[in-house]
Amino acid sequence: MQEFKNFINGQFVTTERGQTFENRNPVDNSLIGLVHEAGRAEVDAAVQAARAAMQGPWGKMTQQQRIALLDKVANRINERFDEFLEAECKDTGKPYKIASHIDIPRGAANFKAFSETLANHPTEAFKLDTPDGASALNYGHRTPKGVIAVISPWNLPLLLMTWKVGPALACGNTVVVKPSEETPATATLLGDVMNECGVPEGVYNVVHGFGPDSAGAFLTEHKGVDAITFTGETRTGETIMRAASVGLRNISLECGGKNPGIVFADCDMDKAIEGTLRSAFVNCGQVCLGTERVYVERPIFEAFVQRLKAGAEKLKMGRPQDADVDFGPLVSQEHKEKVLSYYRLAVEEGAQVITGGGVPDMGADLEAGAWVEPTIWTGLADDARVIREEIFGPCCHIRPFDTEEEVIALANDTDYGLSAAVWTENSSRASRVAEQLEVGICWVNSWFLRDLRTAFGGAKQSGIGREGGVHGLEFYTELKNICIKL
Ligand code: NAD
Ligand code: 6OD
Repeated sequence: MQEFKNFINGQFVTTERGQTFENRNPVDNSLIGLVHEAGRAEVDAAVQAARAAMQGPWGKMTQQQRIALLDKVANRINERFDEFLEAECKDTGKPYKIASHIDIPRGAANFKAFSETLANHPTEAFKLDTPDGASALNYGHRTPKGVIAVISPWNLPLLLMTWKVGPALACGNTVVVKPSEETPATATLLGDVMNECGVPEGVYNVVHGFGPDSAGAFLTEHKGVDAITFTGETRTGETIMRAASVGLRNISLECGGKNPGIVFADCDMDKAIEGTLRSAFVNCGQVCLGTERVYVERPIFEAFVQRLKAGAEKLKMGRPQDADVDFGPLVSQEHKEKVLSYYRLAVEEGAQVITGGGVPDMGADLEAGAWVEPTIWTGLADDARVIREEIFGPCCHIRPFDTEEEVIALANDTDYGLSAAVWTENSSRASRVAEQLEVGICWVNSWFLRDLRTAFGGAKQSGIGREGGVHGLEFYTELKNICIKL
């Protein structure tokens, strides 16, 4: 039986109250281990450790020394690749094939990418003529914000956590991480890596637990936290924003989406099918950038529906370790119930089920797992709840459209604004449409193709702020102007 302890001030610690909760494998609902739930005392200890570390060796390091240390962390994750891979796949049920290409390599790369940006990005400088006939030199100087609370979700646990921890540490901050209660393993393992690499104690801390009345709320409400970066549901983002308003702490919110895919008749059909299959079904549909609303130009609508159906029906489900498996279970029984409730609602709202819609027969061994079928619908009204609410499962609805203006209006008719994918071989149309979509990121003829130097974040209810490349500097540092009278 594994134990997942909090990581505070360089030590793995249990909780004062001895409170634990279960961590289960969604593949077959077997027990992986017990997680030590942090109470107010542990969260306070973690924040105090992080504050103290700002004054210790970490706070005195040069940028180059910090970058060298983070480089070591990235390399060590890669050296311990198999352990991270096993831990991530046990917690989430996702296939090794996916986690070994996406989650773990990106989890390591997040410690390198930002360092390069930081090392090469200048601040501004102005020379000012002064009334006495002399002058003054103004220059920008960035300092770390301080203690950053990192609240992360379960769908890409290591990737999304290090996406924030990497830049936070590169900028000289310290962090207290609250990973999702569903996926405590890789954040805990990273504590061990930090110690192995000689990252000073208190720089990276992990507290385990839930949101309300638990570690999440205790951390975001803690007065010793200087800024909060969050990835998760929009409603949770609202709660965190309220907590951050006390003491006027800065926030970065990366929240939910109900992302459109737009397929024009002039697309390369093979690319559009392959890309939409990935954007709707990879990671069992649990990617915030995934496509849940597909709009297809009428002349190719029927052909597209039939080809996507054929592709979805070919996806191989099974245990994460099997090399040919492309599709795992949902993350938990609770999430399975939520997704299945939308499968039932779609039928009640009048959908035609093109494929899926239920629970697959996985055999006796896996029967207790959180399995659902990849599902495609057509025929829903634009105001159906299934069209308007984020499901976060392996499903999409396909609707025909006739004109560019119509599809732009349909795509934008949502409270969310995270991402979009446009499929067309006409580059003028591509940029015209992309510029009118109300989203933080728009892919053309691709999906989830990431350049870590670019801005990442959501429009509308999909988030506040941008991270990635130089944009992360705005959140992770305080920009000071220094004015020297010459
Ligand atoms: P969630 O909001 O339920 O939980 C996210 C984290 O917040 C967890 O660690 C949770 O314990 C914590 N939390 C919950 N309530 C809290 C509270 N009151 N105070 C402090 N912390 C609290 O989200 P989830 O179910 O883990 O993840 C799925 C959601 O995340 C989806 O909506 C998805 O779209 C979104 N997401 C967005 C992005 C993005 O980059 N925009 C990326 C991944 C996931
Ligand atoms: O690639 C990233 O940096 C990122 N933040 C991806 C988010 C995926 C959402 O599930």
